[in-house]
Amino acid sequence: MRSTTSRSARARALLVSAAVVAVSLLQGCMLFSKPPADLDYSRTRTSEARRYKATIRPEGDSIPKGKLQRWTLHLETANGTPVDLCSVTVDGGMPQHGHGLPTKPRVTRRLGNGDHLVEGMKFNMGGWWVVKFRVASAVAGADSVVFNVKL
Ligand SMILES: [Cu+2]
Repeated sequence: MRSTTSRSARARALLVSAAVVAVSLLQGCMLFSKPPADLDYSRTRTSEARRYKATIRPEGDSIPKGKLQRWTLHLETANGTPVDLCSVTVDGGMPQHGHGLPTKPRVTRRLGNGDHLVEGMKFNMGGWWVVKFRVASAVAGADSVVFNVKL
């Protein structure tokens, strides 16, 4: 009787510590895992279906943490013609944390020569972020372009 009790108590203790280890491993993976080593952080990228070439220009040329900022998004067709007339939506987040952007950035102004003002950009923590622009125009169709950002 006595040995059975202590055995089940020991088994329960083992189970609890196994669960603690599992949870901390999981958290470790999610919060502290490094981003893939081969990520492209360039500020000029070709869209997924190669319809556009896009360039991001963060205000002041740096990307601060926890601060609202404006970006200029420059859009060209694959053959280099600036794209002014288009619709753009902005999306993004941290792939390793499973959360999106803390704000809802959007294009607020057409600046001409393929430049578009994006307001409301914000990154509220350090690490690897992705920013995705979905672009649609009559001249080049619909496509998406993704930028990797490291803070
Ligand atoms: Cu995060």
